Amino acid sequence: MAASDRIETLAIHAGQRPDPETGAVMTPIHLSSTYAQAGPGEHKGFEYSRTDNPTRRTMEACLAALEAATHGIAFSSGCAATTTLFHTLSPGDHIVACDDVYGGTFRILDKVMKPLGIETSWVDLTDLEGLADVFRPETKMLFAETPTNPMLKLIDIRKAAAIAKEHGITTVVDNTFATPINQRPLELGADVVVHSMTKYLNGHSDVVGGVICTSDDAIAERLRFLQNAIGAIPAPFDCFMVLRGLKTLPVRMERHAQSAADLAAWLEARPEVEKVYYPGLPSHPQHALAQEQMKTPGGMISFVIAGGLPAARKLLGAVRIFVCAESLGGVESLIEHPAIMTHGSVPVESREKLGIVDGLIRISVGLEALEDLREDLAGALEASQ
Ligand code: P1T
Repeated sequence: MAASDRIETLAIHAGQRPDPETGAVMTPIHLSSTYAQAGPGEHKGFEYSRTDNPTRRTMEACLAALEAATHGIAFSSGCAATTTLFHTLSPGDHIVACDDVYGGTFRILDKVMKPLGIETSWVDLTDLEGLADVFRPETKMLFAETPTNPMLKLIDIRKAAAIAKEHGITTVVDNTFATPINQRPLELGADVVVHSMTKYLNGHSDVVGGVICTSDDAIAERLRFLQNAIGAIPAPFDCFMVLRGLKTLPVRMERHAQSAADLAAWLEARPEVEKVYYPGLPSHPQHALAQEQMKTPGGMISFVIAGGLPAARKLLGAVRIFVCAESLGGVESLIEHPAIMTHGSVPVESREKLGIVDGLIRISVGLEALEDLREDLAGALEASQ
C-alpha cells in the first residue's frame, strides 16, 4: 500500500498482502509460540511470539498506517498499552493529564504509577491558558483524551501539543473515542497515540486489546523493548479479529456518527433529559473545535436524566435494545452509568466536579436501525420518571 492511499483503502489493505506461500487473501493466524532457527540466531525474523508474531506484526502495520504513524505496538488491553507507555518514564518524572479520563486510566496513574514515584497533575485541558504554568522541570508527558470519557470534552490537540513541544514535553492522545477516522493526532502535532482496541477499532465487542502508534523512533524503540520485556502482548487470534474489524472501521464510524447526531438532538428535546453532552450539538462548549478537529463528532453521547440515581436505574432497567454494560464502540448499542460503572474508581469529589453526577448516563450508539434505538430510548425515558 502507498502511504498516500485513502484511509478506507488502508483499513482494508495496509500491511497486508496475499500469503506468498498459499495465496490466502486474509492474514493467517500464526499460533506458534516459537520459530525454528537454522542455527543459533539464524531465523526468518521471528524467534518467539512474545517478541514478535506475524499476525500481530500485520495488525500493528495496519494500525500504524491508519494513524499516519511509522510504528504500531500492540498490547493485551488498552490499560496494558497505557501502563507500558507510562513505564517509559522514571521515578521523579511528572505527568500532566486531562482531568476527565477513563476511570481505569485514572486508577493506573493514581494507584500504580504514583506509588512508583511518577506523579500526575489533573488539569482541565479544554482551557489551555494556564497549561504552561502547570509544567514543572520534571514534567515529561502531557496525556489527553479527546473526546474525554465520559464528559465528551474536547481538547485542542494542535494547540496543546505546540505548548508541550515548547517545553520539550511528549504529547500523548488517547484516540479511543475518536478513532483515526475522525482525527489523526500525530498529524496535529502529538507525539504518541494510544488506543483501547477493545472499542471501535475491533468494533464487535469480542476482543480486549490496546495499541500505541508513533513516528518517534526513540519512543518506539523503548516501547518495543518494554512490549517484549513486560510481555503484555495480544494473542494472535485477537490480532486477526482486530484486522478483520478494521476493514469496516470507516463505514462503521460514519454510521455511528449519523445515528448519534440524530439521537443527541432528539435527547436534547426530551422533557426527561436535563442536559446532553455531544460535540456535534451547537450547545456543546467546544462545538466549533469539533467541526475543525474532527471529521464527525463520533458515536458517544452522555446525558443527565431528571430524577438522579433512581431515574437512572429505572432507565437502565427499561431498555430493550440498548444493553446495560461497560465498554463502547461495538456494533451493538450500549448504555451505562459512569458513576457506578466505568468511573467508579474516580473519587466522588472529583466525579462531581467533572459532572459525573448520579443522573449521568453514557450511551454508545450502535449500528441498529435508528428508529428502533429512538423508540427504545423513548420507552425507557418514559419508564424512568
Ligand atoms: O478496557 P481496555 O481495553 O483496557 O481499555 C482501557 C481504556 C483506555 N482508554 C479509553 C478512552 C477507554 O475508554 C478505555 C476503556 N473504557 C471502557 C471500558 C469504558 O467503558 O469506558
